[in-house]
Parts: sequence; structure tokens; C-alpha cells
Amino acid sequence: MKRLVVLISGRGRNLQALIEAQRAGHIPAQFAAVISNRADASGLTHAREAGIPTEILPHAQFPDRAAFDAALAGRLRALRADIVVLAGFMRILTDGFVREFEGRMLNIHPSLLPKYAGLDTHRRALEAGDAEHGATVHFVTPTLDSGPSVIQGRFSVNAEDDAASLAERVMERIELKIYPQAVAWMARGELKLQDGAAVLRGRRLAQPATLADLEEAFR
Ligand code: NHR
Ligand code: GAR
Repeated sequence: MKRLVVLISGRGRNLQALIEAQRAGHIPAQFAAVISNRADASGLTHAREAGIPTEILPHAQFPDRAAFDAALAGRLRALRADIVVLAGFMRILTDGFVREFEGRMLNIHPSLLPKYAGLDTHRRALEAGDAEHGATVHFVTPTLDSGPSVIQGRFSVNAEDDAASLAERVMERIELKIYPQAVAWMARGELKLQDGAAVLRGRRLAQPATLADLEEAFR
């Protein structure tokens, strides 16, 4: 069984969806730990209720990013993490850290990458007048939100939408489905990073998978 470590900073709805999918038998892996860089992340409660070990690594107590990342890497090694899942994790990771875990680390980002890397994605999509918005799961590489995309889900933006309504639809309709699916592919060994590309069941993804590719259990 592969060992998953989930990194969070906040609410943990993606974490909760991963826990539910794993419990339902849809993700063949075990949770080695959930690590938060914030002691007050409410997602820690979901982990504790599920009996998953939790750790807090408060970034503010480290002198710089390199020191925080060295400590985090040390914990991931000690936990023998096979797959590292960033689920609303809000700290940019240094190149050295990312290189150590490259190919084993996924992130979910609330935009249709390559649009809107970084923060404040819902407001930026609205201000640009985008007709569609969504979320993307990608491999984490040193350049922020620029690693190869794995799966992306989209929906139409309405005239009445504001940033809060977009965030809610991105979460409910897209993130809570595509992230458990992507982590299941990783856990089964069906998804890999090869020569800088995402490869799913031996096929190089020229475009990310879509909602139409979700397996029954993840719809
Ligand atoms: N690190 C690397 N190297 N590459 C990626 O693709 C990463 C990453 C770390 C996090 C998640 C990402 C997102 O999905 C992610 C992808 C944090 C920030 C940020 O600006 C930006 C993007 C992401 C995560 N963080 C501020 C910082 O100074 C802190 C903001 C805060 O604490 O609220 O690190 O959006
Ligand atoms: C999600 O929308 C996720 O895509 C986004 O934060 C939210 C976390 O929610 N991630 C980022 O913006 C990463 N910088 P959650 O904690 O409830 O899963």
C-alpha cells in the first residue's frame, strides 16, 4: 500500500473528500499523516476524527523558507511518504524541496491552468470576463502552478457570479471530484510524471483529463 501524506493550511474540504474516497475503498493507499503549517487549520479536525496522525509545522517559527522546507522534507522522509498531496497548502515550496519529491507530489489549483497561477483566482477570472472557470490538478514542479496538468474540470460562469459563488462551484462541482480521482490514479500507479509530461496508463496527456474521464466512483 502506498503511503499518502496530505499537506494543508486551512479548511480541508479536499482532504475530507480524499478521506471519504479512501474509506469507500476507491483510493488504494493509507494516510501516513496530515501536516499543516497552521495550528488552527480546521482541516486538522477531519484528520483527527478519521484517526489519521496529524503534525503541525508552523512556518513562522522557521528563519526562512529553506529551513521550513528542510524540516518538512525531514518529516516526509521519516513518514516514508510515497505520495505528497497539497490540499489547500498555502506555502510556496523551494526548488530543492520540489526536486526531491518531484513525480510524487500533486497540487489542486482553483483555476483553468495555465490561466491564473498564484492567488486570488476567482476574482481574476471574473475581472477578465471569462466564460468558463474551474480547477486543475497538476504535478508540482519548481515553477509555481506550472507543472504538467493531470485533470481539469470546467463550468460556465453566470452573469450573477461573484468570487464567492465561483469558489463554491469550483469546490463542489470540480475539486471534490477531480482530486480523489487523480490521487486514486497515483495510488494505483497509473499516473506518472515522465520526461516532464503527465502520463496516464502509458499515454502521455497532451491535454489534461476532463470530467468526462472520471470513473463512476468519482462522479
Ligand atoms: N510550490 C512550488 N514550488 N510549485 C508549486 O506549483 C506550488 C508550490 C507550493 C504551493 C499551491 C499553490 C496554489 O495552488 C502550491 C503550488 C501558495 C501561494 C502563495 O503565494 C501561491 C500558490 C500556491 C500556494 N503563498 C504565499 C507564500 O508566500 C503565502 C500566502 C498565505 O500564507 O496565505 O508562500 O495556488
Ligand atoms: C481550494 O479551493 C484549493 O484549490 C485552493 O484553496 C482551497 C482549499 O480548500 N488552493 C489554493 O489556493 C492553493 N494555493 P480546502 O482547504 O477546503 O480543501
